[in-house]
Amino acid sequence: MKIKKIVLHILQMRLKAPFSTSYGDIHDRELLIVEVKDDDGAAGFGEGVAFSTPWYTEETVKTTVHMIEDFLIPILSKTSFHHPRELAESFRFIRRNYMAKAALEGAMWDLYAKQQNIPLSQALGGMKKEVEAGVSIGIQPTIKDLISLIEQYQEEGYKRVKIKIKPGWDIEVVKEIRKHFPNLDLMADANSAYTLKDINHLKQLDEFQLMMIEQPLAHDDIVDHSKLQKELDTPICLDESICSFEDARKAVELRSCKIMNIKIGRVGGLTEAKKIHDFCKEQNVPVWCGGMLESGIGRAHNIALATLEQFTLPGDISSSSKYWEEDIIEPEISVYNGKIALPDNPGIGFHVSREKLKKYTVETKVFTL
Ligand code: OSB
Ligand code: MG
Repeated sequence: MKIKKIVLHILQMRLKAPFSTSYGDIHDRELLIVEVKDDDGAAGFGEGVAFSTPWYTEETVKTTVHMIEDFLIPILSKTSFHHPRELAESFRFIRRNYMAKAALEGAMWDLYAKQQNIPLSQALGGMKKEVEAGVSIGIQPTIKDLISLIEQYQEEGYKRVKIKIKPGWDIEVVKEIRKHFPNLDLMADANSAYTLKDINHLKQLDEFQLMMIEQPLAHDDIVDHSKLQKELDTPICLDESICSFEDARKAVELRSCKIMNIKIGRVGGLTEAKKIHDFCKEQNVPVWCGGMLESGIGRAHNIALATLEQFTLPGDISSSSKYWEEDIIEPEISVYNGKIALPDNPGIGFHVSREKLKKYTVETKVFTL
């Protein structure tokens, strides 16, 4: 895989509506698109999923650009790769910085699949022709607002709803949702808003048949979640805590969760994501694909990953129109009857609109290898 040129596109896009979590609100989404070009003019695209501030993990758009520019591109220019799965190993001596690694690796996976003239899903070994969608709804001003949003998404075909919870926006909210939607596939994501002191409080969730509670405790914890899972009937799903295959192995060994959320960026790329997937399959741990409010490029990668067998639960993979007035890919991603059909074009399978990419770009960095 001879790389001639790498372009970092830094974009500023505005979400249709602010997305609120236990940490705070996001409305303006700064994001990074990595483009790798070969000698024949083929281009592969990856997305950096870090935010402008380090609220979710420690990385930011600026740290990912720094890592790619000063450490990862030099590795790429010195090493010859035959397959994108070789990248993770050559990046390993750089500690963490998973989102930076994943952004560049993702572009290389797309390029590789395009060079082979096969869809990215096929390059990864995925067999599904469609993946199950889901929608993640941020904290709302009132429960009434939340109920009407759930109705709206159901009308759009979504069959699984995730809500965000935090102390003061949890038990009552779930109780009210259950009154309106007794059979809805419902789950709750706390983004680390609780501690072990809240065990008795969290136990109250057990009567509402949630599919799972996502990341109730600290972002970097595996031990306390194991204690909590022993006390809860509701399955725990880990998100923030799982940044590598090793984290996944430890979480399963300690029984810290019964379900795992896999995000390509959080674990350092598609190669590591697939490794975690394969392990979870072996261990009978169901997995689903998380989201990071990506543009269509990042979401196309998520869709390709979710075609792997053990992705048995619907992911946080929604239509382009859930997030953006207009997406930067064509066609936009759409949900029919709760599902997203896989495109059959090579690579990520969606066309990146140069015009729209340019429209939202605030800075470009070009590296010639
Ligand atoms: O915790 O899963 C999360 C969005 C940003 C950061 C973290 C999370 C989320 C979501 C929404 O829940 C995912 C999406 O729809 O892209
Ligand atoms: Mg989460």
